[in-house]
Amino acid sequence: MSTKSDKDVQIIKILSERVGELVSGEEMAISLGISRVALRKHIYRLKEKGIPIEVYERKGYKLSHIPDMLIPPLVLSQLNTEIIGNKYLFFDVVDSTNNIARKMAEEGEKEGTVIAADYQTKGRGRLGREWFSPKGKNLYFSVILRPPISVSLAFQLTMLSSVAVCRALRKRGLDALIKWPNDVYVSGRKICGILNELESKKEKVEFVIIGIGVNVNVNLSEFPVELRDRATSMLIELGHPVNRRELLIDILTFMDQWYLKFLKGEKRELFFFWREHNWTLGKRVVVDNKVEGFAIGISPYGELLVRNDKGETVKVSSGDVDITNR
Ligand code: BT5
Repeated sequence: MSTKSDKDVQIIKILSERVGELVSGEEMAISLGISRVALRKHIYRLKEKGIPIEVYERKGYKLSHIPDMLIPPLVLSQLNTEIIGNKYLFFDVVDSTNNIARKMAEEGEKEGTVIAADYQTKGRGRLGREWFSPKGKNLYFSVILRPPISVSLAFQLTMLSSVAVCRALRKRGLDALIKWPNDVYVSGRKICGILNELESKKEKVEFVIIGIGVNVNVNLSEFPVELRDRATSMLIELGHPVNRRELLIDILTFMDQWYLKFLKGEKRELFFFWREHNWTLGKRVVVDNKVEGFAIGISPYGELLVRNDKGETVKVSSGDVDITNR
């Protein structure tokens, strides 16, 4: 498990602040408080992981560029957050990052720990549905949170996560919108899904696992046929590949900012942003083929408020929304 204070992380931080420049080995060793021999060992370990560090004998080291890899030193060295990402684990392959996060949380892992993977063999959505998780293309990660709140407010964590993803996608020029309850959409298609799983004791949250999947560099032809008219990716929408590492760092940073506000009870801005960038509100919707009407708002507990044809406002706490033209 890696943390921001690991030497490998510190080394990459120093080198990445001066990308393309030769940095003296002696200077680095002194600022890290380790011997030059120890520094050299760290450098060779980082090189083995595929980080492009050039070694200049008796002079120093140079990072030629920061590669788009999700390994801990490259993510943590660029992450300036207070809670989210204090610890970070990256796996080449997992069944589901939510499963690993849950197991760790059950064993007492602190909040803020992030588990990411390059590939999921059993990525999942709500109600046991599958999450298409091809290798090396997208983002799949889970965040452990332990907010001191009651279960009824836990949906706000899904809200703040979708707002964070939405912001990161918008920063890259996409017209991303939030679809109640747990999706981010671009061009009317799903680009991100969020899975909020919680454990509670007497109505109080013990921990929440926020699992986020973002379609980043996957092509339309790579999607399973049944998803091709419903899903999209950043590559498809922008016409060029997107740096996954920078995107992950941005999402974690935005999540951290929103979460800190959330803990202080500052939620006005969260609700404002959520409403401003919403795909569901103002539309005529059908939820789970049961409730039909206009989506007019959201309650503090995250319920969708639907005004039906009798003029009544119905609160819907979960379900799948379809937009209808009727
Ligand atoms: C979700 O569920 O949208 C939550 C997805 C969460 C995935 C992340 S990845 C990291 C973490 N680890 C996990 O195992 N999961 C989380 P839901 O609202 O139930 O939507 C699932 C439905 O979305 C599926 O039934 C498909 O129709 C569709 N779908 C599956 N994969 C997709 C993809 N990659 N892109 C867009 N739509 C997809």
